[in-house]
Amino acid sequence: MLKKEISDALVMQLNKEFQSSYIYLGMSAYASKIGLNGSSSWFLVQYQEEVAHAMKLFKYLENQEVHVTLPKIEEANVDFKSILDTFKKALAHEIKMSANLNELSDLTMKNKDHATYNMLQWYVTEQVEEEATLNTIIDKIKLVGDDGYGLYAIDQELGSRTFVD
Ligand code: OFO
Repeated sequence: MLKKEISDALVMQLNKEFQSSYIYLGMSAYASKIGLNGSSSWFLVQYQEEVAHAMKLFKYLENQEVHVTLPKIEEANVDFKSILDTFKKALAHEIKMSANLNELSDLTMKNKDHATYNMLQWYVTEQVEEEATLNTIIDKIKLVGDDGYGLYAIDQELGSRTFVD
């Protein structure tokens, strides 16, 4: 049985994961609008990953017999300055998500909730990977700058990402 403070915090995190999926769907729509179909597809895979993150939490809460509530999801942005700006915003978002998950982890530690702490470590590791991936993409885009062919090549590469659950 989870403490209410913890189940409430997990429900908020569940909401944030769905919010993340929506944010990435907006980014996918923007990339598609400016003709970067590979980037659009990359963001769509990220959208799927975020839904999977949310569902993992949803299942955990159900297994713990928590009566889950589903707070509303905010509108997502579909307009950015450039593809570089889009990936930078994605990174800024993930840095915030990492901070949330660290706080959540601290809360479970403080409450000696080992099972939830353990479950959350998967997310903590995932965040490190997400930030690293976004940093690499940003560096590559910065390197080619406004070069049409360079950007085209990066976009092609991003388009090869597939969803792995
Ligand atoms: Fe769920 O990892 Fe990104 O936000």
